[in-house]
Amino acid sequence: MKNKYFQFLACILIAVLSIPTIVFGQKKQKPNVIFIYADDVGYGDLSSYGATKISTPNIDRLAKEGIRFTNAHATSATCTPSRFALMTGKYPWRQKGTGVLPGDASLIIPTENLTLPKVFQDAGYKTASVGKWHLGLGENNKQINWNKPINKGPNETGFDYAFFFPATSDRVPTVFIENHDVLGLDREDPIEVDYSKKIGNEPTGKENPELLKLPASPNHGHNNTIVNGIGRIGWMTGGKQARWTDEEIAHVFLSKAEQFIEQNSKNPFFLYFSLNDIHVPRMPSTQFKGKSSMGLRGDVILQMDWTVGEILKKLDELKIADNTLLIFSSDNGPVIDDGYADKAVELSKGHKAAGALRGGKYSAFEGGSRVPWLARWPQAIKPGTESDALICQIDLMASFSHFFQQKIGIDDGVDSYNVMDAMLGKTKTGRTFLVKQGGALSLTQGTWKYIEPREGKAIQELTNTETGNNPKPQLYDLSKDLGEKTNLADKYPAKVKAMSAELERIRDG
Ligand code: NG6
Ligand code: CA
Repeated sequence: MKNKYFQFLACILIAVLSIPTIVFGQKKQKPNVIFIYADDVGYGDLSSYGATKISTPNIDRLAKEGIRFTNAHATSATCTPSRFALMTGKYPWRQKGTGVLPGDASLIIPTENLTLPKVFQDAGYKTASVGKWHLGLGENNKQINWNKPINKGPNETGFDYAFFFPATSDRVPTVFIENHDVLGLDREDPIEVDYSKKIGNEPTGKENPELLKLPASPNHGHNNTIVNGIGRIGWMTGGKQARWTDEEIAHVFLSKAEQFIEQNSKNPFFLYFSLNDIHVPRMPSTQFKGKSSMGLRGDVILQMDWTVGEILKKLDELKIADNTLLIFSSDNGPVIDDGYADKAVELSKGHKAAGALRGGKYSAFEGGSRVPWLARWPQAIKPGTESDALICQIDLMASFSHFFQQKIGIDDGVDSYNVMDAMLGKTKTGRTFLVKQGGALSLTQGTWKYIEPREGKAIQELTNTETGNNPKPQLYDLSKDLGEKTNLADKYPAKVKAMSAELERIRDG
């Protein structure tokens, strides 16, 4: 009798344990997912994408052991809108106020809607956001009180754990936040932030340039409050003890990412690891200063590559590499001078940060938003796969919802498509079209790209970027002209008409 009872219990146990096997084929457990989101890394910045003046062996390992994409995209040519799309599955231009945010902006992600991390939470994952945030904090139109718990941010967006800085490393406040609280805050020295006028009496880059260890480029701003010898955008007072040291940022973020991975190595987790590298101010740890032949911009590329290597090591050490899908991508294209006199322009000679693409960060040309995308998942992706499938970061939401067999609500992820099979290299067919945003919007359909007419400067002098602005429509055949050199709009007026109408339809939809 007793024996039968135990047999019965054993049967139930086996049945319960095999549910994931039934749902996920051969896999014993749902895969961990790590999305490493680098900042401003261009299509030509990695040796696996043709760079020869710099070597990125750890990131290149992902190509060797997994898949490398040549037609993968951010939705936009700057940070905030690309991240908005990643988190919501919605084109950022559908919502007002999704441009590059100041450090004191309110949260722009609607918390009542589905988000990418919530997809994972619904599938039983533990989720974390570590690194750059830049999607705003706190209630709409309410001034943030940095000295009290900040009530809306990554946690409310769907992350169980969050360790981040609010905007960019060139914007105040230069502090880390863990979940709702500024790290290391001294209540006796409260933080105040202002983006409209100087507050307090601390030196600024404008008034005291002699105090700067990294001077600002002329006319770029970056000359307000000085923190750690670097002028920032915006003014802050207080929080002296809480302010970061730029040289430590990569290490601090890495250690928090590793901690989260360690703590969750026995259960499925989703880690959104949003690097500060290689955004300005480029101020690597001493370990990497002078290590590249390309000055500070090259040094932070090496630091970023090292960070990826450390994550790969951690997965091996914990024996979870096989069932971890690790994706590496970038939020927008490259920029060489983005505001600090770090000699990047001189020292990057001979390095094509955007590869064969035209334009870079801020541009409607491919250089603005076609980005590196590599992925490794030993249990599911064949090593050494190459793919030219059209995929976009906006698709992660629908792809993972589909993967987990979840239903998406009618108002959620409206622009996100399931491209999971393409992401895993099972097919070379991705999306059939994609709308992207520089200044102008563009529509890619197959190998054709249409850029809508837009007034404005053709070259943004500060960063020396070709914006893609043109008062006339532009049409390129990317299969023959990836560098968007020959405008075919006059030759194919019917195509221009059809694509412009289609862009309008999507915009209104
Ligand atoms: C720009 C800044 C640039 C950078 C960018 C945001 C100036 C002149 N330039 O406004 O330095 O901070 O915003 O970059 O202020 S992003 O990658 O976060 O979009
Ligand atoms: Ca960026």
